[in-house]
Amino acid sequence: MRLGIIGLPNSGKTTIFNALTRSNLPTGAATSGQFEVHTAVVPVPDTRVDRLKAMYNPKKTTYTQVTYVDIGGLDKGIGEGGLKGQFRNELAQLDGFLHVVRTFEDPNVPHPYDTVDAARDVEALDGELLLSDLVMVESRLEKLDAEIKRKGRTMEKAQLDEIEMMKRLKDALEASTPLRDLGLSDDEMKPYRGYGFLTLKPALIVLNSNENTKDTGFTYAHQNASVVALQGRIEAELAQLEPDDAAIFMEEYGITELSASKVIRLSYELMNIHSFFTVGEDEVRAWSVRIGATAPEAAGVIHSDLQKGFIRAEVFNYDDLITLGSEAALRTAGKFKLEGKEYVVKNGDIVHIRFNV
Ligand SMILES: Nc1nc2c(ncn2[C@@H]2O[C@H](COP(=O)(O)OP(=O)(O)OP(=O)(O)O)[C@@H](O)[C@H]2O)c(=O)[nH]1
Ligand SMILES: [Mg+2]
Repeated sequence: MRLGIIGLPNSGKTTIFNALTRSNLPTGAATSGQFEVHTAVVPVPDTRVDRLKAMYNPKKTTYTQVTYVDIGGLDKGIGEGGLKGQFRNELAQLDGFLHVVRTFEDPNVPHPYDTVDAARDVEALDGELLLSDLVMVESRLEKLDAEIKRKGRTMEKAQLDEIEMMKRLKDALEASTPLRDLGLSDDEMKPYRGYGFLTLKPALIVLNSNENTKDTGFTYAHQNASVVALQGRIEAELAQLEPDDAAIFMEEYGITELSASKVIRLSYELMNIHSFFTVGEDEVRAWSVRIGATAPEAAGVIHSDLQKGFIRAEVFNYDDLITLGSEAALRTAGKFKLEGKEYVVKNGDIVHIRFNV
């Protein structure tokens, strides 16, 4: 999973990147106006993994991971004629966005439009993403149009289908509807995945707040999107401290829980993936798989050999394990199952793959 942190200049992208990844990149108009990318890999906090670790006492414990990419240089007006090469490429490869919006008041930090207005700022950048997708769709339609003129009735079905789809997408984009709102299925969009449509990607709006932030009443009514608030600067400072010092600091500021872990979790949940686990003496490990994936597909996440040679999956669920207390009790209760190729993996499944290569 690769999540891009985007936002207007000076909105606090790098500050939030530091908070989420415990990095210490310089902030403060560091990247304004230029394309710059920083990357860090972060384990996704999961109390279930902690609990499994306590039960199995493994040599090693591994959480699933998310990669955050701090992307500087995106601004209103940049997408005229379409986002350019490197920029569009970087954005197209992402699985989703953390869209940072400034809601903190601070006279010492200049705002590109002078005032703090979350709705206006979100729209400004969303407008760029919509435009970039529209340019992509229009260029596809132009190419296909030229093909029609050349080939006429010998045009392939796939191309005719694409024309239909691109027209549909064009209508939506022209009405400022992000493509994720169309409710298109993975199957429908599969042939066009390579285009990397930006407004199709899930988005978590992160309101970068501070103690002076008033309730903005900001809402974002789109599919595959949600909104969370975070005190960027304080959390970035906390992320630099040792846990004990952080605790003292948090008490001083009246913070009971860090939002950074909440944001990591929310951004993970938004990606239409969920976790399954493998357990044993050697390792307790969480893995990510697409929601709706079958057992062989999940096996493939662990190793391609396990998918190729898949025979069966031994499966029980984390919740049942906690309720019943042990694997033995699970067996007695009939909650320990042997599943075949069609089995759809559930959130929190603990699997052991039987395979043969
Ligand atoms: N008061 C206050 N200042 C903040 C907060 N978050 C970020 N800032 C300040 O805002 C300025 C911009 O923060 P950055 O994290 O560099 O913003 P950015 O979006 O990465 O900026 P560019 O990469 O230059 O576009 C810095 O001076 C930060 O210290 C906050 O919660 N409160
Ligand atoms: Mg920055």
